[in-house]
This record gives sequence, structure tokens and C-alpha cells, in this order.
Amino acid sequence: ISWFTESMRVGMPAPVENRHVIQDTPPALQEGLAPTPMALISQYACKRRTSTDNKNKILTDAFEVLAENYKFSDNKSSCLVFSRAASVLKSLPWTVQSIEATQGLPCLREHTKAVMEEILQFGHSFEVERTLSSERYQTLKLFTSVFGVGPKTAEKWYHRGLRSFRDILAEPSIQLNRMQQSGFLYYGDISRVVTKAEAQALGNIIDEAVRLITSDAVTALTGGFRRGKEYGHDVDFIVTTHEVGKEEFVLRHIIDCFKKQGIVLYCDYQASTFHMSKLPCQSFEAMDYYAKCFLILRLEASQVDGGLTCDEGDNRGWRAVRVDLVSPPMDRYAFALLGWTGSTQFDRDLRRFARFERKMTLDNHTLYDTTKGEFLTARSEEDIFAHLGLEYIEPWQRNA
Ligand code: DCT
Ligand code: MG
Repeated sequence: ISWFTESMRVGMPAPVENRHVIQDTPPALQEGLAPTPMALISQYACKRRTSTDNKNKILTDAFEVLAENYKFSDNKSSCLVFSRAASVLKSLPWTVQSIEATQGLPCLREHTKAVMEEILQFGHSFEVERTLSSERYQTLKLFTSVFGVGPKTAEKWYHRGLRSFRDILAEPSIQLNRMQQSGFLYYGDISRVVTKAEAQALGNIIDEAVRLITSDAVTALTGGFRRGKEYGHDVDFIVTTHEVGKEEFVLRHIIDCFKKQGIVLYCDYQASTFHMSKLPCQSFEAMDYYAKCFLILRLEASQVDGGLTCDEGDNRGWRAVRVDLVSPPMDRYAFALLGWTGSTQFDRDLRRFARFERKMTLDNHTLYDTTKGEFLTARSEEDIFAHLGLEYIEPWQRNA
């Protein structure tokens, strides 16, 4: 599958039989009629269809602020409560207008309902307002917006009394790593959204590099763009080849090619540590073992259909873009594609569903049936859904 055919599919409307059909939703809801009890909506995002058309953005944005604030405090369970509640509301084909209308929806706890009630009644939530205006939230949000700065580092800096980029850069005892240095250097560009046209231009550049060495390569646009999003914070690609064992070579070739073209602004190459003997993974949310590369690339305006969307007065004619490349062996392709397509919440629930409903372990490498004690093979994402006894959910319906 070339990234282009993949992305063409992303841009296409869903097949007629799938359009507007929300699995597990009573027909009355699909037609926008009065809400009825929704006991059939699944608690698992992988059993719901969630397009990019979010009818409850006001509520889900509020929930995501609180989820993020809990993440900053390392409170994983409360973070999950708000992420799950947001995800359920994103899947609804109608706008929540009263608390009664949410009766029977899964994953809505007391706290999430209280926040929702405030918003429905007053137009905003006091708890969310308080969070948004708190110095701690604002500072951690700012610090984690830098490439290479996670919640732990941000918290450490905040704890030391640092409040701005100027504070950090002026603090002699802080040694920024290479990733963070690049994060600050290209901050203006990489904190701006990447457009679909820019993602497609990068796909062309990768395909050209690959074509120089093999006709056997497979490249696919994944992440949010494969789910039909118009904008992203980065661009994610899978690159591999039918020649098993050569995938890492292909990835290294692409990077060499970029270096020769002078477009590499930052490159963090991580060699493969993949071996079947390490599987199934014991950790629930472990990073996968494939060879991968975290990049910042220089993208020329002339390479992008319609040019770059840049700030007024910016006439450089190029921008920096964050790009992730991951390179699984071909027999792992379906698992890697499913994992890297996301969304993170969709992936999380697929794994949770596999474990708790099927006694199977799913990750970006394999699906393991613990009852039978065997790895299940998959050539496509459809095969994985079939093994799990789930209806297939198209990429553009995975925006959970
Ligand atoms: N992912 C993964 N393993 C990793 C990192 C990410 O399986 N080590 C998955 C989770 C979602 C997907 O890959 C892409 O990650 P992001 O780029 O962070 O998310 P996105 O959905 O593409 O969001 P955005 O549009 O903001 O880039
Ligand atoms: Mg992405």
C-alpha cells in the first residue's frame, strides 16, 4: 500500500453502508431524535465509531483540560476517567444538551457529570476555569509544549521556581539535551499545526527516497492524518519492505538520503530491539521495539501543494516539521499500522478489550491468545479485528 493510496482512502467518504451508522446506538439517536437510554453504547472505544466530527467539543475540551491537569500531577486514574468520558462524548452523533440525555452512557462518573452539569447550566465549568488560570497548569502546559520536555521535566522546572522559557534558558544549572535544544530552536515552527497538504508533501519526499533503492518498499501515512484529521502536531509514517530483515536498512537509507538533501534539522535514530522472544509484552503501554526515527525536517514551500501556511511577515519559504518514521518487519506490519494509527484512546481500549474480554494480549507487535498459548497471525488490520471478534472500524472512525 503506498502512502498515497492510503491517504486517498482517508480523504474519501465512508462507504454508504457505514455512513451515519453508529454501532450500538438506538436508531432514534442516529436520526437526531430525542435521546433514548443508551445502555448499548460500549464502554470500549474500539466498539464505537468516532469520526473527526465532534458534536460535543465544548464538553470534551473541558474534560481534556482536567485530564491533562491530572497527567501533570501523575494521577493516572483520574486522567483516564476524564479521557474516557471525553472519548464517549466524541462518539455521539448528537450534542448533549441536558444531563438527563446522558443517562445510561458508559464511563460518566460523578465528577465528570458535575463538570458537565456546570457547563450545561452556566456555559462554563468553574473547575476548568480555575485550572486554566492556575499558574501551575499554565506553566506546565507551556513547558511540555517544547519537543523533548515531558511532564516530569516540566514539573521539576516548575518546582524550582522557573516560569518562562527565558527563565529556563537563563538558568546556568540546566543542561538541555539535544532534543530539547532543537525543541527550543524550532519552537515557533513545530508548535504550529501541520496541515494535510504538508503531510502529503512529506509522503512524496519519503517515497522518492525509497524509490532510489527498492521497488519492494511499503510506506504508509499513519497517526492522525490516516484517521482523516486536517491538522496534526507531527506526521507519522511506517516504512518497511517485503524483503524481511531489510526494513531497518530502508529506514537508514531514507535518513541518509534526507541528510544528503540537507533537510535534516534533528535526527534521533533508535535501532530495532525487536525479538519475538521478548513477546508478548508484559507492560500495558510499553513503547514498541521497532527501529524508528524522530526527526525535525526542513520542508520547502515549493514542495507543498498550495504552499505553506505561515505567519504574516514570514518569508523564509520553508518551515520545520516533526516527523516520526517507524520500521517494523513486514510480518508485523498490520500490528504496527493498527498501533500507530491510533488514536491513543482507541489503542488503549483495543488492548483493554483484548485482555479483559478475550484473554488476549495485543500490542504493536503481536496478538497473543493466552488461553491457546499461541500468537495469532494477521496480514491486515481486518484480520486483527476478526481475531478479537470485533466489527471492523475504519481508520477515520477511530478518533476516540
Ligand atoms: N504511538 C505508538 N507508539 C508510540 C508512539 C505513538 O503506538 N511509541 C501511536 C499512538 C498514536 C499514534 O501512534 C500517533 O501518535 P501521535 O502522533 O502522538 O498522535 P496523533 O494521533 O497522530 O496526533 P497528532 O495529530 O497530534 O499528531
Ligand atoms: Mg501524529
